[in-house]
Amino acid sequence: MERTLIIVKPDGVERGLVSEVLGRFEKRGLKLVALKLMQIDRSLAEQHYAEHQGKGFYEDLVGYITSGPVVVSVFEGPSVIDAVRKTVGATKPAEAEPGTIRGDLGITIGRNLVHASDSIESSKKEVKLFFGDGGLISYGRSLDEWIVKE
Ligand code: IDP
Ligand code: MG
Repeated sequence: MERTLIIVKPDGVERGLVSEVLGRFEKRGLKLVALKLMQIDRSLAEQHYAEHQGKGFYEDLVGYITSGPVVVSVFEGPSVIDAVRKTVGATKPAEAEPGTIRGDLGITIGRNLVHASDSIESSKKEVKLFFGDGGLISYGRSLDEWIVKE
């Protein structure tokens, strides 16, 4: 079973879109295993976005993600990393498909509403960064047999 870290970025919180964004993943049947409202500080932003250090947009990106509260979550499910990235849509909202979060709710890359892990490796790193080692809740759902079947 895969896990993915999803962040509703400060614009999503400010615009009242937390339930709209996370609700899409809930309705899809993914299991919520961690959730918190928090303010990301510069040090955490630098660790989370280490891969982008040195790029032209890096300072704007750190400024954006630290500009207000965010909602950080972990969802679990089969093939959840790719499935969630598809629901999130292309990085540039103007190019994102209708039906995706960015395609329906965003228009520019500097305010693209949501982060989602892009690989198993980065999801492990990101879950640990935001929730530590024992920060996830493990539970069974009776509905799972009606949602998950290969
Ligand atoms: P992703 O969020 O779709 O995985 P990445 O390429 O990993 O996209 O970039 C991380 C974040 O950095 C983007 O979601 C966006 O907020 C910001 N970003 C990426 N490229 C640009 C850019 O060219 N200008 C401004 N912000 C950018
Ligand atoms: Mg990325």
